[in-house]
Amino acid sequence: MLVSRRLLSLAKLLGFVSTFALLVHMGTVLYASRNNTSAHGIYQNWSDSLSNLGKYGGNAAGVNEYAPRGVKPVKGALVALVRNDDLFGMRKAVRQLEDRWNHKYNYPYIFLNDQPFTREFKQGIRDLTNAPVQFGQLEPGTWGYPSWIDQDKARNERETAKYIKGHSESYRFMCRFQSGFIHKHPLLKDLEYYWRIEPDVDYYCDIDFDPFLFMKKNGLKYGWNIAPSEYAPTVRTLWNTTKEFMNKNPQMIPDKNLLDWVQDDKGEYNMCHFWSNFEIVDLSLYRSPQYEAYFNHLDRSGGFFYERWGDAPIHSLAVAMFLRKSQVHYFDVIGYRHPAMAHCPKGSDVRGKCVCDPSDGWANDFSCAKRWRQVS
Ligand SMILES: Nc1nc2c(ncn2[C@@H]2O[C@H](COP(=O)(O)OP(=O)(O)OP(=O)(O)O)[C@@H](O)[C@H]2O)c(=O)[nH]1
Ligand SMILES: [Mg+2]
Repeated sequence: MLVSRRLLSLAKLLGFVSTFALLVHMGTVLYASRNNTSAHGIYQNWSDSLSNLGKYGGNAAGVNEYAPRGVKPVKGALVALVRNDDLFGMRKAVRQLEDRWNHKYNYPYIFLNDQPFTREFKQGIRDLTNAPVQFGQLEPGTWGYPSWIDQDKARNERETAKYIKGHSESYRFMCRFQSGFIHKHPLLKDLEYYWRIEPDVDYYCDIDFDPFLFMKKNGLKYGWNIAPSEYAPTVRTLWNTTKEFMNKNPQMIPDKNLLDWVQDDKGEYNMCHFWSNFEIVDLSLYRSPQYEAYFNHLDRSGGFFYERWGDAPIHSLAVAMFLRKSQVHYFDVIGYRHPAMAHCPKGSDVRGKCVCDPSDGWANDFSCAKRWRQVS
């Protein structure tokens, strides 16, 4: 009698322990799978797959986080020339950059303006980030007409131009500044690399690696994301002026270059360029004597004002003349949109941590991106 009562208590205890263990196990499974609905998840984890891409140096074991004001492995910064009126467009872009990338890295921002920044602008940006932010005004002589420009001729071009932004004087000042002076601004003095940013752009995907570090580790000088064709009426004499420069300075053009990317089989300019509203650049490129000589040659010719040369084709022609393909990187894993054109990393419209709308445009299929993949 006593034995069977003891057996009964033991059975009850065992039952209690196994029920408890089962509940703990179920709880653990439910907790572990709270983001997944199957063993592999119905969403493939974009950031994990990116982190596992050894070439980007992502860190699958946990992204390195850089302290907001701590020393960074690379002297890089996000840089924008911008107007006070662009505050809301700029806030949208900074918000996305922070959420997608910089909250982990805390690289500084530098904002430049031909006018003094308003208090609202500065506060509106500072509210969004823990990273250091600097605001600066342009140096005298870097915005406006150089002395040799015939301003009547420039006005005539503006008044008769039938191409986008053709009527704008300030747009031309902007393109000249971004081509020849931005890298010389005192706030950029200590930078090794800049990542150019603009208002109203979208960053579609998480970026779980440090593009500055990736550039540095791989000896890269120029990084791009979208490569369209330039609108020919804006650059009517740019190619001839560039050829003039090359003929005068053959010693500046290395044998291995990327000129095949910008010219067709007949040696004519094919209008291919990197869209410089996104560019990550080793600033030693723009600070080099050959870039300086090229910019001065173009500036003297007056094409910023007698036509409407953009900084994008100029940066791109410099890259084509002075760099080898191994120094230039197509950041095709960065999902990006500037009004009118977008790049969505392959496959990310249907999976992962990207929010691309395929109808926005698929720059990866543009002819200049295809040509890029073909040139060596
Ligand atoms: N401070 C200042 N910044 C300017 C001026 N014009 C353009 N910018 C900035 O220069 C960058 C390029 O100008 P955008 O007007 O965006 O030129 P875009 O990208 O060719 O043209 P959109 O299609 O209109 O974006 C942006 O960051 C602008 O905010 C100007 O007159 N003053
Ligand atoms: Mg823009």
